[in-house]
Amino acid sequence: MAVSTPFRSGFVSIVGRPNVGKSTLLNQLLGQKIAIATDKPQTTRNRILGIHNVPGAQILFLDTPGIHKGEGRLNKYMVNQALSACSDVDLILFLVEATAPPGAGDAFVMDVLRRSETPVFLVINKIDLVPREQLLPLIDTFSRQFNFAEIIPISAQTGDGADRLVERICERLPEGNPYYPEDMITDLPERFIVAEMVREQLLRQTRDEIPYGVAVEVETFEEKPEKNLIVIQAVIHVVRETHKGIIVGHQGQRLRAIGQSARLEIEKLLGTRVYLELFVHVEKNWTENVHQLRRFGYE
Ligand SMILES: Nc1nc2c(ncn2[C@@H]2O[C@H](COP(=O)(O)OP(=O)(O)OP(=O)(O)O)[C@@H](O)[C@H]2O)c(=O)[nH]1
Ligand SMILES: [Mg+2]
Repeated sequence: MAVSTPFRSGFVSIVGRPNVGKSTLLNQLLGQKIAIATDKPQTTRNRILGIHNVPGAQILFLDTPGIHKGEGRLNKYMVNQALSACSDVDLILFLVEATAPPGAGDAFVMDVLRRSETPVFLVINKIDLVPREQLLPLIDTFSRQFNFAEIIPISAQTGDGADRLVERICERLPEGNPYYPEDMITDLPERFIVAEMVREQLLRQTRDEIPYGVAVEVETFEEKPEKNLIVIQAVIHVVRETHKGIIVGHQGQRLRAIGQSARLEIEKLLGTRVYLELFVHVEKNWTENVHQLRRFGYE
């Protein structure tokens, strides 16, 4: 008699310091870009659900903001999002970089993880950047500090090690039915991802303090199926008049470049032509204002 293996499903949080590659890993595992990723720390601000279906299992990944000691309301919101994703999940992936020994930031995250009973995998990312022989001493140092259920080196960028990671995750998932239909990849509204893609280009194409004071709000999202077109109008909120000038650029050049790159990403996501119009608006101190934070989705 054939014995059928039961279906498995569960929640898996991806946590770690800013910039270690959490969002890149989520996109790599899903094979589709739903989370924005840049070389700037504190890119991700919300918890992002990614639904990954494999034969016999459904894995619900939660990408989270980097855990850091930031000041201010927005930073506190972000860290809260990450910390709350450490409870009520079936497994935690603690992501670190192969390029550096554990630092104070990693120690802080491990202190948080010690308080929960949830099994933790140490996922050592960016192995494409270091020689193999550097991994063993790193694994040794980390395993002295925490009792990890598994230690898995990967490159979120190249996908090296990703299959093995998914196999190990599936072994740990509880038996259960899928939570979401098989054709769903996230529960996030398209408008949210569209706003994020504009913010991604703002982060990529500006420097210094500007990225941290930027919020993007989609005001119009109008589908015109007869033209195979979606018309999108979005407002970029900045904290200072000078920031507005920098984003707009000489004769509007930078804003056009940002819009063009964002449009290409959005067209890939939505699978149709997109007309994207961007506006810049100064909203002093929004990062500290409860109402504005809520309005921009940082409840
Ligand atoms: N070489 C290399 N770079 C990587 C890898 N994974 C991520 N990166 C880069 O690391 C940077 C940060 O990636 P993100 O995915 O935005 O990192 P994150 O942990 O989500 O960052 P926050 O959202 O700010 O907490 C980006 O420039 C990525 O391209 C990797 O495996 N190898
Ligand atoms: Mg991120």
